[in-house]
Amino acid sequence: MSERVRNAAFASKIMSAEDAAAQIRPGDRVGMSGFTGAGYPKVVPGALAKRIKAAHDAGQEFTIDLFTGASTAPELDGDLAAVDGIGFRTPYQSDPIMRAKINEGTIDYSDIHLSHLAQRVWEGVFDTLDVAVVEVTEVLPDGQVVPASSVGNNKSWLDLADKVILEVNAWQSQELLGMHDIYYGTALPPNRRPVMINRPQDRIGQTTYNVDPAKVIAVVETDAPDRNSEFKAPDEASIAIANHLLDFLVHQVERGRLPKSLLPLQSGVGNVANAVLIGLVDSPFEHLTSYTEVIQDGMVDLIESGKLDFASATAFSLSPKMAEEMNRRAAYFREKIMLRPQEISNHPEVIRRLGLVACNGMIEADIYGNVNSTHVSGTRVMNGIGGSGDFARNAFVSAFVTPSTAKNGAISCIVPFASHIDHTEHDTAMIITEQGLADIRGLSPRKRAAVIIDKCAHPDYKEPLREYVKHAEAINAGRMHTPHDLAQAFSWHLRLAETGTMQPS
Ligand code: 0RQ
Repeated sequence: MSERVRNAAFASKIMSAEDAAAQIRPGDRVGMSGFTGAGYPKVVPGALAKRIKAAHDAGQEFTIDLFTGASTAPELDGDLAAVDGIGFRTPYQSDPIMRAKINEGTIDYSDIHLSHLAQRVWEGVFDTLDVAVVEVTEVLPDGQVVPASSVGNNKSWLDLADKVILEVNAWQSQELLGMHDIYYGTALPPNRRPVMINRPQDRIGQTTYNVDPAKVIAVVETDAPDRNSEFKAPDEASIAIANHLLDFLVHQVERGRLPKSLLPLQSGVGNVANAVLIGLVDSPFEHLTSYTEVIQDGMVDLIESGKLDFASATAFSLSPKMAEEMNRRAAYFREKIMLRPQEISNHPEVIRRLGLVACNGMIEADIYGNVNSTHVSGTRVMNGIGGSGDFARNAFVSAFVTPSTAKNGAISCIVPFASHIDHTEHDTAMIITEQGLADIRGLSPRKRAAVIIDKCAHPDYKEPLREYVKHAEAINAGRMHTPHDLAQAFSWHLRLAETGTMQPS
């Protein structure tokens, strides 16, 4: 019997990726594993893409609807998008080929809070799920299945799909067994019960997935690494943003508003978020914990430095070097890290109870604190809202971060009116750029505008923003709670489209 498929019922289904992919039909709704480049199926999507291409070459229609945890990797989203194999995609992606097809309208994309998708699928909003394709580490002799480097929505896909295809990846460390917390207590209202996590290290579930062997139509053996990208060394802007946040946290501890160990940390994806974590290594804080969505390199560094006692997440998002290290020392790290389904890692109830310090990236914010995380110039989707909404609204302290300008200064990331709004002024507590930190909690719109422009806007854009506010305040004799000139509100984005820069001529 195979070394990693140690149960006869599962072992009898071992086959090639091509034979497995041959069982996925045109129009199927397919739930795949995968979360920021970790734990995605490595070979079945590619085999399916080849099959779809051959069907298209023969003049046949063939697309699938694709559900995942979050973004995946070029071998999944990229390959399937390149052959026009996806009709519908949810809840998050960050693949350049897929992004282009979504923006040109070839792929329907539903950008959903990551904590919401499992519930929506259980509810039947998307009809039934036909197939689950899930990467796992191992099938144990008793038929229990050991999760891999991401959990995402896998538990729901395995429960809900009519048919299951497992990819058993020998690259994943067998010592991951014990790192996961797979919760089987979710239910739809009115039968929901409290999710009893009172500390990030609280275990509420089991270490393995239950998989009905009668539903398993294929088991494919692989040995391939997760494909994650390298982090850039923090640049000047990221370091400045990290320092503003750290200064704020020190100040909050001094004022007695936060404990010395802070509150559990959540950090979004990207280089700025990673820089904040790196900055914490040399901070005065001790015994930190984290309740977050992905574990990046910076989080592992914090564990190694002795600063961070425990981290809960749904997936790894590690550089290739750190991923190898995690595999090599999984037995050590499983005492410090727990991976859970994303409906639990991002659960608003738990986030509100624990009271997190959250930090997420954004595309732009407006002078009143509305935040755009997803759409460039209000129209072209970048990635998606991901977990930012789950965390931002429910955290105790929540920051949105960005450099003050993009594209070499041609774009101001502080604008009169956000061209798309993912997080309203009511959800935003702090905005941080390399220029400074605006704490807008409890401020009226006019005060918010003043502090955001003063603290966060780039010097090139401060005066034009102040002029906009002055001009808006003069309209209708200033009788406005939130002053705007609606005819001018998007003039900066229009100027960018026409001239290639938001800079006034
Ligand atoms: O484009 O790569 O072509 O140069 O956007 O910008 O500054 O590198 O920032 O990597 O942190 O991404 C919001 C996209 C920021 C991300 C977003 C261009 C800029 C560059 C990237 P280039 P940066 P980041 C929970 C948290 C939503 C999901 C989320 C994101 C590219 O943070 O997807 O929060 N967030 N999840 O040039 C035009 C502007 C721009 C702009 C930046 N105003 N206009 N382009 N760019 N600002 C965790 C998870 O969900 C896993």
